[in-house]
Amino acid sequence: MAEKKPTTSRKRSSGTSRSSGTSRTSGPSRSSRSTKSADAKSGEKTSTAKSMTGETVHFTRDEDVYAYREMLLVRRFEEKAGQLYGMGLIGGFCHLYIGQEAVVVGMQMALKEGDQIITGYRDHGHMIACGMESKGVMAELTGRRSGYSKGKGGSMHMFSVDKNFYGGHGIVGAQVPLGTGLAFANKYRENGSVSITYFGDGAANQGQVYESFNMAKLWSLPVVYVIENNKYGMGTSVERASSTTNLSHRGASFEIPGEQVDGMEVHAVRAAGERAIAHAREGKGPYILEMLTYRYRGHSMSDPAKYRTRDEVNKMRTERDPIEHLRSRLIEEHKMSEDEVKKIDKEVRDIINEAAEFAQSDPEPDPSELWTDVVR
Ligand SMILES: Cc1ncc(C[n+]2csc(CCOP(=O)(O)OP(=O)(O)O)c2C)c(N)n1
Ligand SMILES: [Mg+2]
Repeated sequence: MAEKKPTTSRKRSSGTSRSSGTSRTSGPSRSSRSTKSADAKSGEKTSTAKSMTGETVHFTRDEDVYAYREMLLVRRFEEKAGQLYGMGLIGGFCHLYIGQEAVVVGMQMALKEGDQIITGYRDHGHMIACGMESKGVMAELTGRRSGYSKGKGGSMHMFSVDKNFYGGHGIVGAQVPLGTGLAFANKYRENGSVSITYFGDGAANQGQVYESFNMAKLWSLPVVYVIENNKYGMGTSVERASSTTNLSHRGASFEIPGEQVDGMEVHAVRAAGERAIAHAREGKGPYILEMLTYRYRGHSMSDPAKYRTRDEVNKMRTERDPIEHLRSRLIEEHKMSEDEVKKIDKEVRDIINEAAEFAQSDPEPDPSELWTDVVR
């Protein structure tokens, strides 16, 4: 079954040769993704939501289906990765993105072909959302030769030039100067692209973030800094780690505008993403989006998560889950039947099962590969 992806013409990475043919089909056309009332005017049925800034955001049925499917793909991928990890098939660190899906999917709907994505180690969702294939990502997790880094990088070290995905970085905050450098290159080359640089609430206290902010503003670089505030950096809450907890203000002394966004609401994320990306693309310089989100699982697979209560997690899961919320919207506002929604669920499950089977049957890299792709 085809793995449906957001943008129409992004090619599959040559780093993952897979024979079982997962051809792309396009997501909803970009022209139909306006946050304004164009969809409503055209007479097409839309669903609406209010963002934190009070604006009304419209999604067409196609857009809601697309967002639901993509978020579910990320969730099921991560659940499967967690299972394979538990079976001992994935080694090393593994940081799951479960709960935060609306952030990457909403941002992906806001960006354009050519815009780059760079993030930290909680990166599987970013890869799936930007069009990298589940099989190649899963095979990398299990250390197989068709993985995106030929089985030699693992969870935190995958890249895809074709999809403009620049990693996957294990050092907290290290991607921020790199993402700023991507923006510098965009400006230098006058290519009109924007760098979407993701980092966490914990990383937001890193010194290199502020050196980057300074340069980005000084040179008006086209970069959107997306702070994924999931409330914790490992076992430390934002309140315990940060002197100021409204992270959208962190660019204030550099005169970088910022806003807080409901990161559990894909509509709000896309609307804010469009605003921020337009600002950067128009040459006005950097913009900060603080996504208020939550991770349901521990920091990594080895985290017993004793620093928060089960009730706290359950409350977010039951009251704020971005996927369940959109599922209700598909049924209540777009009048989709349970069977139609279940069909999407099954398609997604099939893709992930196929990826998991592939990741277990694909051979490991040849030992001679130990001597390739390294600086000697
Ligand atoms: C420079 C550096 N310091 C410390 C660590 C250990 N470490 C790994 S993740 C992490 C917490 C980061 O939290 P946050 O930025 O909020 O991201 P999240 O894990 O919540 O996505 C820390 C301290 C590291 N990898 N790199
Ligand atoms: Mg965090």
